[in-house]
Amino acid sequence: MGKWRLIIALWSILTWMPASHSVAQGQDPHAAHGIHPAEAPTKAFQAKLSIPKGIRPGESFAIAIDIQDGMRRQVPEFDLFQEKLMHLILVSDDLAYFSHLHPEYRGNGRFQTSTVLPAAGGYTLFCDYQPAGAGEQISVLKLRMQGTEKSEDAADPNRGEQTLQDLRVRMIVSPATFKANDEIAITFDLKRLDGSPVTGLEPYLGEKGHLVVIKKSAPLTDKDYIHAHAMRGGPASQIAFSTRFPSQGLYKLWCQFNNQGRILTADFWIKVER
Ligand SMILES: [Cu+2]
Repeated sequence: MGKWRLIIALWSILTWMPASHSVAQGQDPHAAHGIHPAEAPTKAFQAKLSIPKGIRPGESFAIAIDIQDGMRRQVPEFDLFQEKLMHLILVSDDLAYFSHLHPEYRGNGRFQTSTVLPAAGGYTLFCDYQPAGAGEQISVLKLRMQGTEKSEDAADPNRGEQTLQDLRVRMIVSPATFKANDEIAITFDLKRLDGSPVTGLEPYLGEKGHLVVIKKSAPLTDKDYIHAHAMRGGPASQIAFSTRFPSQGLYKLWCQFNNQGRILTADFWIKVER
């Protein structure tokens, strides 16, 4: 057992190496959806991840994320956006698993939360935050859960409908045929199982809905991440987004909304052919 523990410890050290990216390279990951104004390049920020050794599937563990500036100093202050100081999107590298967390700010650049991951394998964390006055930053972190990995979930870009509890969610892409970088509208139409339109959606983080889009890539980087906010207005039973896909490939979309106090997440795949 001692040898096994040593192997796990070594592996953990090797696989915890945070891969930090920022938008400072002149690549604004949010330029893709055209909602935020393009921000001037800012100094580089980075995130560092701390998790306990020996995390296991199905068991809760603590996550600490430290945000540092280009001089490796802890960032003391953050701006609130969409009602939170940090939005943390945690996905399995095959994009089968998705979770959207809001780590608590503990001061001196440190955010904390806890989570449970379902299975062994690689995971990517997209930390979305705004150091005071510096604009939105995306830092990417990696972690690996040891154990027997399950086979990858198959992407199904032909599925345009999903049943979530007592709702049926249909994704409508307009125009139906488009290329990379075309501005397109993606609408999620919500109906009850009896076919009547859903009413009474409540705001989720200040908007009608949020859409996270991640391009299937290995490894996942900040350039694979797009976060769009719902457009205002429109029918009560529809949540619409305007976005662009920056290049050809397979994308997974998670639309989150608040149905009378329950946050629901509908997920779909889109294939961008060219
Ligand atoms: Cu969030």
